[in-house]
Amino acid sequence: MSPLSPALFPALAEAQADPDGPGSHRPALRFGDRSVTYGELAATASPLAARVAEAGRIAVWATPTLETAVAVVAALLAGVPAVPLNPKSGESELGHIVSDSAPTLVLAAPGTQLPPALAALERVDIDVDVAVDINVRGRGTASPDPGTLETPALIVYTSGTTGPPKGAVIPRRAIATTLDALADAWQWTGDDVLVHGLPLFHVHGLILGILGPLRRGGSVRHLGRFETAGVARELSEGATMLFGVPTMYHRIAETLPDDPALAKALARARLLVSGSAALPVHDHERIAQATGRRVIERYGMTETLMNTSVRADGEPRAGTVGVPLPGVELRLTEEDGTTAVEAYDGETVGEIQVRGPNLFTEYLNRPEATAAAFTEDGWFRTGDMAVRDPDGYVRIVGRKATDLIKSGGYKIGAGEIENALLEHPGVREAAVTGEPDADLGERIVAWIVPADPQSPPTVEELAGHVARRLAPHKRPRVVHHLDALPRNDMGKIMKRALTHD
Ligand code: MCA
Ligand code: AMP
Repeated sequence: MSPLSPALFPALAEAQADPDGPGSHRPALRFGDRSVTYGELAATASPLAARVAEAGRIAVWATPTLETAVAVVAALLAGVPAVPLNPKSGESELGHIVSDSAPTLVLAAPGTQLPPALAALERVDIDVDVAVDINVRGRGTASPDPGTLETPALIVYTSGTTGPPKGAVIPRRAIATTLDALADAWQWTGDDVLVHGLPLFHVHGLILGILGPLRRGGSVRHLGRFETAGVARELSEGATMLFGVPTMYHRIAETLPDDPALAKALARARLLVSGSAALPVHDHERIAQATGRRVIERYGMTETLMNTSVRADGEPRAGTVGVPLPGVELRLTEEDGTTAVEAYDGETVGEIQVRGPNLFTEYLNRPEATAAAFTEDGWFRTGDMAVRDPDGYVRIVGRKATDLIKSGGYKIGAGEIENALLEHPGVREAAVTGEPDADLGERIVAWIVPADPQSPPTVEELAGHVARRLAPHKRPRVVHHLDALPRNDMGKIMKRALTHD
């Protein structure tokens, strides 16, 4: 039996225990013009934790708001697993996640309209302003038992090559470990003020971006939505760190030549961190040239949280994701998936496999998928291909599965989109690929054989169809019409033959 979990957020525990102490008045979360101190967060999240403590699992309608952050903190205080839902999820994706994770209630900001897929769930409003007002004058409620280190904390849905997304069960242990490893690598302390504009239903925005600052006793300012003007404003008003996906840094690089205030603000930052996909060297260089600052990259995955990073005290080498974080074992393997590559020559490519306390526990309800994801001796197969430089820096060079697309930092399975396209009456056959895109990294391309060649469905129609069913970021940006899909003798679609001239 794993030991009882120590507080995930020591500064919050302190504010709970001593609401009048100095720590209580430190800023914790800010979203636009709404913010809470640690004392206010304790006063808001504790009663909510008591309210949800008996729930089996809870869904959180994860809008980029203060309410979402408070709801997730409350779930963690209560030791109740939370399933963050993308508020832009379409009906079929949402239906799948709700039936697979079977939450007993859904937490949402007051006044938010929830879709029919959530109608059967009990709804609990996250009334931040009222709770702050009432409880700060009174006393916080004692927290329920948060469980052990192995208690599931979050279930985060992530796409695979085929089928609907799988729920990665992330225990408290992994969250604590990964955030502490990053603190070591980045010299991240309670004095840091983070700015970000990432969504709150994935690991990057939620665990690193919200839970990270709270674990350190520092603060986060969320932009609501990413905009370079917001980044410039916050970094010139005391924020010290920026987290973003490469698309965000690309937009920063594009804006810099005409925006000296942005350049000045970035130059002041202590740390600029990119992750979720590779940041092209061209964007690295443009930012370095305009600001004198180098963006550092870290490499992670929903199932593993963070594996490697360029360290704050290390050499910020563009095009690499740095070295394994403390506690993470990383190896490269040959094609058989078990023989370790010994070379540190910057040339020999192998699949990245990892082992360590940062890993998830399982895919919810998917024992076979869980078993397939690990080797017999417990290494997790990431599917990412890499080389190692002589000094141990890892350089990601590609991905094993061509059917996984990374667009805007979101992982998207081609199979999921193909299935959705096939449900459209105007589509007879469909194949989906990713192609390079300067802004998104990759953009989704649909190759379809229309049911009626005389009136094929338009790109807008198919994009809307996929966005309504799955999510807007999964919509195809380009559609090609073909008479037939190229297939091999076995009838399998030959995606490599799908090129447009
Ligand atoms: C457009 N929209 C539509 C349609 N077309 N909605 C419905 N139907 C349509 N046909 C809407 C979108 O919903 C959105 O609305 C707006 O139009 C623009 O969408 P889009 O062009 O797709 O994106 P963008 O706004 O340009 O977004 C770029 C972005 C975004 C901000 C970089 O891609 C993003 O936030 N990426 C972050 C991904 C991430 O966090 N990944 C972490 C997972 P509206 O204007 O209302 O928004 S990876 C991870 O966690 C691992 C552990 C790791 O390593 O980090
Ligand atoms: P997800 O499954 O959405 O959590 O995305 C995880 C995947 O994002 C990894 O398996 C990598 O392919 C990719 N990834 C994350 N960080 C980086 C990075 N810094 N450089 C290249 N790829 C990355």
